[in-house]
Amino acid sequence: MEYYNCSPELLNDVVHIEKSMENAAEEAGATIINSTFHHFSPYGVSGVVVIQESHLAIHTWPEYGYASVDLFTCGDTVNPWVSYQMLKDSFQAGHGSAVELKRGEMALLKRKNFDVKAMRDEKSSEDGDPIRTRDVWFTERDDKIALSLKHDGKLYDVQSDYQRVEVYNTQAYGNMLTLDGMVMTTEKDEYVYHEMITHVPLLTHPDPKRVLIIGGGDGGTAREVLKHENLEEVVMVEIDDKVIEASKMHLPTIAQSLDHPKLNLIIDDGIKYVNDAADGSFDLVIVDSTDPVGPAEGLFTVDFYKEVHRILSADGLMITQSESPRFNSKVFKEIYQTYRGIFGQDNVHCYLAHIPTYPTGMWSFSYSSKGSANPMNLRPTEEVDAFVKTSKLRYYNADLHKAAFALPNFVKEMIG
Ligand code: SPD
Repeated sequence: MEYYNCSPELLNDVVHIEKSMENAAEEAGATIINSTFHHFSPYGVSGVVVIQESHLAIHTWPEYGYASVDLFTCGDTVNPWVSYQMLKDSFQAGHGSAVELKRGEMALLKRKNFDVKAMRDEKSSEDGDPIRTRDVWFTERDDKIALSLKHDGKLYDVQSDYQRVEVYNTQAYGNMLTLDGMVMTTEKDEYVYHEMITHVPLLTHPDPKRVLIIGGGDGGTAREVLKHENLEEVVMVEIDDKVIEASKMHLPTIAQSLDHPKLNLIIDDGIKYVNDAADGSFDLVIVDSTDPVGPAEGLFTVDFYKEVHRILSADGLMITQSESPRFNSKVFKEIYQTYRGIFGQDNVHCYLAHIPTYPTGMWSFSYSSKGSANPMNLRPTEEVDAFVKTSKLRYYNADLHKAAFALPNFVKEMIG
């Protein structure tokens, strides 16, 4: 079966494709045993529904509004034409076509005798019916590598003015926020990123009082920043209110501080906010951005970092997520070159953390200091230990702080 002029959005929605294929199988009279579906980032879905009578397989090309489906059945209990029509409606296809092919020439088939008992499927349930299983995957795919997470469905899916905002219910990492098909944060491993992007600067700046967060709409960075009770002002500027909506609805443990009375949450363009801010107005600027594609592109430019430098106070710090040295090597090198040109060769440091749901699992952060703050001047160990304990931190501690700045040789070579 082939379908043309379909809705690109529907063809790129793995949950919709899975449901459509399963409905098409059931309505045609088939008994479903298993289904496995993958979404490829940025677009395309592949999947198979295994039925007692054989299988249905699909691949979609949303960018062409095209899908091709194979439906293979045996016996005459399944009516494939029912499936054909259902899928045509379900994909909102402008045009469809199908070819029915008879396979298996009776004259050439000879029946063999074998021991039926020995061949019985051990996975069948006691009453003999097949056990139905499900296998649906989200895949963040690059040209050369991919990261897949099995999920039970999508909880949120909105195309905002800036990007596609989705939340999946993953089996291994809890609810997961993706933007334009890229993993932003998951309930199970978010603490690594959020503790490292916040406590490293806040426990080394001599006297932080005013903090600005650019991006960070899921709320994890704000939650950690607000654990530092001595702060006087915390401003967060997120461009996309849909990210905030999705996080409040489906990532409540991450978004828990978005309504905190001390947080001044502004929905606006972070670049514009920084350009308009007064000289020396923040002690710490955290850039909690997405990757340098789409709406975050402007957050990776020399002009933006120069403006951040301008609005930092004399001892001010800028912290950014600086991608993966293994995966985004070119961007990674450029980031450090750019920061050093603005903050000075010796004032820019890199530190690492292990984040399993980001490409390669090795993620980096940059620490750029305008004045005297230095990442090795950590507050006294007892003070840090007490903070770690009362704040119930799960990743960050004094030893890890120091160790995070110890870089593998290949990373040192990359940033000089
Ligand atoms: N490739 C993923 C990079 C994501 C960085 N930002 C994550 C936002 C978490 N608050």
